[in-house]
Amino acid sequence: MTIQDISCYGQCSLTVALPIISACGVETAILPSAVLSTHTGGFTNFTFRDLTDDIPKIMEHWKSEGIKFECIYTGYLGSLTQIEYVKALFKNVLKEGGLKIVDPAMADNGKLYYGFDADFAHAMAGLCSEADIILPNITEACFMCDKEFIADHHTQEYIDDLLAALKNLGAKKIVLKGVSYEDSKLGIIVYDTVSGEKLDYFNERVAWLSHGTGDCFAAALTGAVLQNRSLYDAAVLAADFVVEALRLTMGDDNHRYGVKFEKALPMLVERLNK
Ligand code: PXL
Repeated sequence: MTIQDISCYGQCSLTVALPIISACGVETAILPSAVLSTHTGGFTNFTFRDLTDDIPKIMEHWKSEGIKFECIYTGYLGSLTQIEYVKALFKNVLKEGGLKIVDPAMADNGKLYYGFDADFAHAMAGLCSEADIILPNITEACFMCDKEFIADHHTQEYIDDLLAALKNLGAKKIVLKGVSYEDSKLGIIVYDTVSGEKLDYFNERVAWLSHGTGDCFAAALTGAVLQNRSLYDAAVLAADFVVEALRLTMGDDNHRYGVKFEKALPMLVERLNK
């Protein structure tokens, strides 16, 4: 089950999570946290229908029906109350031993998304502390751990310090996105805080920025993990999928609001079925 908003136009959150996880062959229930006419990046005057009050009612109905999920994956959440409700969802509608994946989707490029503040970032850190797997980018890690944001030319010490701070939040496994030691490469660190293992993976940097790439990454990773891939293999596949989607979008100036992930789905499915 994935909980995040529906941005009707703009290729992010639920409109990418559902098709991507489904393409991975995994049944996906959804819980929309809000309905927006577009996402909040680069658009103005978007509508925002907050669905916070519906969350406990939906949860109670699922409880009464005995519905429980193998995994709950959370993305963009619209309020502090929603973060508390997600904790209740973890308690009430996740199977015993079920997987909690938290993507603290709230910031990028050194800035919080529209409508979020430091209190929200700290509350999100509290949700991450309950998760099995968290998927922050560098910006989100900095806001949650009160660290200085550095965009690129990262040093090993900077990244290790961030990973240690994320570990202190309490999450078991961390996928840190947007790591860059050299200009031409961008990648991820997959850190198992229990075993101490840290693995990295880098792709050539694609000279194209877009909204929704984090959501595509999280959805592909979730689908692959639920198809029994190791977290590292799932993260590598998700990274390659996002790079492919970015390459397929690159150059289309009318398509800055999201990535053409649909065209990269065959590659994702093929690699998963290998
Ligand atoms: O892609 C993350 C995201 C999800 N949902 C909404 C957003 C954004 C990023 O801007 O605005 C509503």
